[in-house]
Amino acid sequence: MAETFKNYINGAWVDSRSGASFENRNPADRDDVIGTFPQSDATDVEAAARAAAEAYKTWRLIPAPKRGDMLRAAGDILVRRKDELARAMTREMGKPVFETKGDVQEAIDTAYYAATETRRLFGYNAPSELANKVNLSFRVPIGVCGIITAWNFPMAVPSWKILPALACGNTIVYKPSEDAPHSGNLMAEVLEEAGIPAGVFNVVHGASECGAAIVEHPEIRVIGFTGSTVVGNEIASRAGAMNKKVSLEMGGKNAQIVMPDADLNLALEGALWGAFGTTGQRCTATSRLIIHEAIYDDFINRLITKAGKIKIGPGLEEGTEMGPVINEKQLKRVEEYVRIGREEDKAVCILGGDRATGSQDTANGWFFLPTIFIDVTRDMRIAREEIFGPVLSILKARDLSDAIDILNDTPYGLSSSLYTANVNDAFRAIRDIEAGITYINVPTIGAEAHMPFGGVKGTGNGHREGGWTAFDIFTEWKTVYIDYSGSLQRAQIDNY
Ligand code: UN1
Repeated sequence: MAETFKNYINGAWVDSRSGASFENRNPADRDDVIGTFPQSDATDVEAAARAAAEAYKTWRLIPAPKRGDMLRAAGDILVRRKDELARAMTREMGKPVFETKGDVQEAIDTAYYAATETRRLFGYNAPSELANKVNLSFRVPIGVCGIITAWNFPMAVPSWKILPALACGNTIVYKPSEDAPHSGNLMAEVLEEAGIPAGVFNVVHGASECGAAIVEHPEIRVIGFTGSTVVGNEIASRAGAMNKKVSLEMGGKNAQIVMPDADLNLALEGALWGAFGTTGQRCTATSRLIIHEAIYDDFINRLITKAGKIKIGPGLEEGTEMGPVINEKQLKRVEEYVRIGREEDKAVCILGGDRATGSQDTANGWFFLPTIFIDVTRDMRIAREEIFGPVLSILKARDLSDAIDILNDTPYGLSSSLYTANVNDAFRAIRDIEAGITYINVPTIGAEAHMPFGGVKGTGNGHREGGWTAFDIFTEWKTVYIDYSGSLQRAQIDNY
């Protein structure tokens, strides 16, 4: 009997108003039903938004460091429950437990970081142009924030948004992905135990109808979104028309460049981890490898040998290196891209390209083999479009300038990587690569929670999560002028 999970609204666990629900299954074993979750619509969002708006009236007045104490407590609870949460996350979204533990750890780091920042929500002051007058500016909370996230980092990515938003004094309506809804409820349990008052944090489960209701709700003033560029762009136009603040983290087509002078073993390990870690299902995943022509054939041969040995299986099983793809729809999308790649005249699928059904471990889940295309050129769809699966496209470059040109030739600009021992080349690349994140001798994945995270071009809309920059998203500026001269001093009147 599948467990029945609920929404979390105003501190209570409740069904959807309509009674509708959806099912969530383990991607490594489609017979394993994790449970049913409320299929929420605008009426559920309305209840959550109302609770959040009401709670905002008092939450915003709690001294920020006191809010920080609760976030620190949330971090402690995450530490205590780390193993259990990681296993639940792996069961619902598939990546190996060593990865979901890292995911929880990122939420822990974010909680402690946000707690600390509540003592530093710095504004600034500046001299007035008039005598006996003081100019100050403060960061103030905005109100109810709508948070909509993807399933691939079910704790870390929501925590990047939720915890800074709470630290700043906002309240939240959170819609987790339908593919990782249980993790959303676990987050609610953690925050409730940490002492976050009823109504401050609300979870509504559902699909696009629920997401659209959040985006369109007039009381929800900020939208924080991680997901596809197609959905993000739609959110931006709808929410933009309502003058909402919108922070978007969307697609990537991230590349790693390998130069002949690089430590090639290191570059090889980096490419394998960047391309096939999390089954390639990260917005930061290495989906293109750009190799200098002098080492092209040799590097590919070594890569294929290693990639072919990656242990595929259920993430809950010891020794698994790569878990399943998230669901059947995504598996079909990956298959479709492999078909498209095979049809391009020059590209060759040199490894994988099929579902991994070979063993008992993989027969019942959405597994796909590590897949490598070589001789890909920059105009091909598999070089330009985000696939979000274990598919790596390899391109050849003549020199560093050519490699950077190829790297930049995509609609996206999230992460990037260069392997080289040449410090001059490294700095040139840092200057010329169009991406929010550039790694030198590090794969394209693995951003740290206290550094700005986000991308340029089709990846984002100018905001950065992570670190201090997240606090910019979740606050507005209030400027205050205090005149203690006792007389009317007129600014912007020509006194000169
Ligand atoms: C994502 O896939 O949405 O840098 C985020 C990384 C992770 C975050 C990925 N820390 O790869």
